[in-house]
Amino acid sequence: MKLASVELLRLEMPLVSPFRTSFGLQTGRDVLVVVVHTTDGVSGYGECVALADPVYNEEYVHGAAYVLAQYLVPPVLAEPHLTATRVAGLTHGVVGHRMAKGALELAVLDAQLRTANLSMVDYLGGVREKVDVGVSVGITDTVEELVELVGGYRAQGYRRIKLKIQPGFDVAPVAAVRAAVGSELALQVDGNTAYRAKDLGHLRQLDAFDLLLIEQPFEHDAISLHAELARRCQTPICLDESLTSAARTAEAIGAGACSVVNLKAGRMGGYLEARRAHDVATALDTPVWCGGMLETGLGRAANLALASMPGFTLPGDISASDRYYAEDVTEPFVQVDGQIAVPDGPGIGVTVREDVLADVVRSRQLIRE
Ligand code: SMG
Ligand code: MG
Repeated sequence: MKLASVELLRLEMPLVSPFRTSFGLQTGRDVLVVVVHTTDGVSGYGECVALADPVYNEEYVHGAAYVLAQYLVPPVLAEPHLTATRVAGLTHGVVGHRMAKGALELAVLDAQLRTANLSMVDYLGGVREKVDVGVSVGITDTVEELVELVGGYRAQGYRRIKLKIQPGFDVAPVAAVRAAVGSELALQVDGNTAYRAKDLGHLRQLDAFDLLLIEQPFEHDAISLHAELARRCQTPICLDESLTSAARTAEAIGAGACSVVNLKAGRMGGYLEARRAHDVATALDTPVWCGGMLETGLGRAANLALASMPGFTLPGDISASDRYYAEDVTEPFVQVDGQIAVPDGPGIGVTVREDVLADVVRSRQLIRE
């Protein structure tokens, strides 16, 4: 396969409702999409999951677009025998920028699979036609508002809810939600690195609410602190931001810092590294679930394929399209009984709705050799 050109699209997608985490408020999504065009006329799409600002990790959309145009795309455009597995090697000289690299690799993979008429689920070795999904619910102004929101998602059929927490908004809201929903609904929490060592004792109070897991309470590099919490707490500890590669995942599991893995391909540099992390975690008997970054249908399609792999035994942060966007750039994903169907068409298995895309595209950059 040889690429003729690469396009970088910037989309402005308003969220149906604001989403607050311990690191800030998202009211819309500034999305970067990498589109590769092969010399055979096949196009492939890769959504970059970097946020507009460097607040979840160090990457941000503007920087990702720059590093792609300046450093990552040129060697990939020049490669005469391109495959997705070659992208990591071709871009290895650039340190970090995993989300940018992952988007480019995904676009190449999509084009490669569409050319071969093979679905991403089959390429990755997925084993499910539908996957269990949940909703990640943001921090609210009041506990009553949170209880109401959770009740609404539950009524829609979601069987697992993740609550965002931060110091000052944790034990009381979690207690109120657990009291309101009863013992059946699966609940978990995500601190997005907002806690410090002094909060260890405080976080242990979450043991009272029968949570599936506590996700990333401490900073990215605080592996031993997470291990300390895991020793002191009964609730399983899950890592997100800390897990930047398959090797890092194995180390964190080995260190006792992580007994459940949140797998996000972008955070690890792409779906091929995510597949390796899945394999490592599964070999170490550690359950995996698929994280989310408020993706459009393009990224969501790829996440559904990933989540169909055998080690994904917990519901993912992959909600129906209408939880995020009034109009999505692909056909919408619907949730039925807490599950979403995995696309089985060639590549990521979805088509771009050009009319919707035209409404949300803010810029296009075309790169040729
Ligand atoms: O895509 O449903 C989704 C969002 C899931 O909570 C979610 N993601 O730390 O896990 C996480 C966050 C990161 C993105 S928040 C803008
Ligand atoms: Mg998280």
